Amino acid sequence: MEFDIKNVFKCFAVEGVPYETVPIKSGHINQTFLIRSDTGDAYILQRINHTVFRNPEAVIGNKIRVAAHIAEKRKGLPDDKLDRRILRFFETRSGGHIQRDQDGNYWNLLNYIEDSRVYLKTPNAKVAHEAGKALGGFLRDTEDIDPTTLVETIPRFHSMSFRYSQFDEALENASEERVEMASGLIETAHDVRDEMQSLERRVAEGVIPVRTTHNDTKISNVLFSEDDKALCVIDLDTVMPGVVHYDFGDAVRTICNQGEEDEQDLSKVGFDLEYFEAFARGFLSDSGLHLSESESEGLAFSSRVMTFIVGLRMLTDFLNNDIYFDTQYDTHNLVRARSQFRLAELIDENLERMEKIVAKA
Ligand code: GN1
Ligand code: MG
Repeated sequence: MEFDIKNVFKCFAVEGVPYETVPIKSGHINQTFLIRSDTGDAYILQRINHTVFRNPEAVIGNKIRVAAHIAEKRKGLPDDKLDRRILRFFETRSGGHIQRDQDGNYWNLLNYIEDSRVYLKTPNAKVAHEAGKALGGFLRDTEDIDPTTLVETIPRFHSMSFRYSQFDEALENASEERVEMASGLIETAHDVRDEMQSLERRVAEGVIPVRTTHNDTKISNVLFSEDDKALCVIDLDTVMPGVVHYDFGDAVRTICNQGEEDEQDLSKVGFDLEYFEAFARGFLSDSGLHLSESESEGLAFSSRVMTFIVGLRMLTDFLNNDIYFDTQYDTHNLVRARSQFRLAELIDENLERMEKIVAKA
């Protein structure tokens, strides 16, 4: 493994010999490695899962476009940490930004941002606020990228009706044993089917403007400095056309959850309203992002929808015998789905208060 990775690294047009490769395990889809080279530089080498991303070239194309656009915007701003706030993709020695390996895998290389850290769970309200500023800032920085010029690399990624059709199909083909184990969650999924599709209906009516969105705004996709300032939004794999609700809601899913995404003990899954307030203030007030009226509407509710859709995808994957998300144990996807559904319920209970907070922000 190590040998292969170093060989792939050598195909990129950067100086130096790698002396350390460390797997970074937080993602569920792609494989990621931190590489330190003897020049003192550090890199992120990433293998794009091409069963999930059917068109890896387009994925890299989107990422480079968006990263370069953000870098261009930041250039003029006074900031001594500039190179720690942007992502740079390196070319291969034979040209282009993708290196294939002997097994046909697709690799890309980018800068590693030193002295940075990520959180899987929000440690305090200040971090929630900073994450809000960074993720709202991402939408502000990319609002002048015409979304129709980006490739929709995973079609219907956040489409609830599509996710339900995948769920229905999985349910039909699932083993009796798994259906039985997931019966409570399956029932919940049936119960909320119509309600969960209301955001999609508004999107289909064309009332919410389509913009360039990140589409995977979990807290671990925001890099922080050692003094907890948000530095940079990472993981541009799913930048595509979307609506603000996707990024707002998906961020709330991890930022305001007091438990882990795969929490086994449901009593530890909690919705933190204080973090929500701090996040919403960062995203909506302090990021410089301007939203139209139709974009501001339904933001609190989108938190429930986006939490639920991730849970539904995990439940579907459990029924499919775990073919999509990386799992560490047999019932991992079931555990994930259960905790996400629980969180979606808690968000529902907090909805009125959340709406007031959004209106104030
Ligand atoms: C996946 O691989 P990662 O952690 O970046 C998934 C997201 C989910 C997330 C749940 C391409 O993201 O949609 O929200 O897991 N990415 C893809 O943690 O399906
Ligand atoms: Mg991702």
